[in-house]
Amino acid sequence: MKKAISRRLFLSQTAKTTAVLTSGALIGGSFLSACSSSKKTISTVLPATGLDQTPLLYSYSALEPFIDAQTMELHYSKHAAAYSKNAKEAAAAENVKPGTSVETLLASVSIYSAKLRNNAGGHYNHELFWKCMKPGAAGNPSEKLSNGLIKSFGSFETFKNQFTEAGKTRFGSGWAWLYMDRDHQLRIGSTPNQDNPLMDVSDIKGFPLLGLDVWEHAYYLKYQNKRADYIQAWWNLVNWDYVQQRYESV
Ligand code: MN3
Repeated sequence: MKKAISRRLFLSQTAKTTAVLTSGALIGGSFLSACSSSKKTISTVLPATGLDQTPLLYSYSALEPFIDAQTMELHYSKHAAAYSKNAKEAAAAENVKPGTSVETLLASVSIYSAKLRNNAGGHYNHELFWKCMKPGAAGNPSEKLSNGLIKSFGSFETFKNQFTEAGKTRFGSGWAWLYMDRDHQLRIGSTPNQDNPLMDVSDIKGFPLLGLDVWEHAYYLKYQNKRADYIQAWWNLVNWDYVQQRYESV
């Protein structure tokens, strides 16, 4: 069983990672600014994502009963660990400059191999996914994000329904996203495989705020073919504070 690391340790590790990776990284508002001509003040600076897997901030069993411990253990220690390992391997083979953030890499992922696209994408998506969940989550976004969702989708319930539908209807393996597009509009969409909106090859482009893994490995042990039940349960885990932090960074 993996032990959760302390907040202090997490923060100090995050600070170190930031110090190493901030240079040249395209995170949050910087990412969107680089993609469009609009000028926007960055209110929150998010740490850049490195190629190493970071520790889970909760135990494998902490998301029960919505996501079972065995699924979490396999998902984190096998599937996600392999994306990180293979992404590092591909990055080295393709002469990616050490210290390049995953965000920067994905923004020009078209110039790299399918191995790097799939694994750097997979690594980024899972690093995001773990942080988008927490045990005993509050269930609702705070006022600022809530207002943004209502403005964009009409109501929080409509947002949830549309996001759920994006996850349910993604054929095969992939992800559902809430993201900020390059015109600073909140959007819902989905991507196949391990693609995401940061990628220059993606049909939907922008900065991901909330991501949901709808690969069968994310739910099959507990929910079998019932992806809709998994998605419905997953809403109980959404870490809205973290989504808000991402929202405020763009
Ligand atoms: Mn997965």
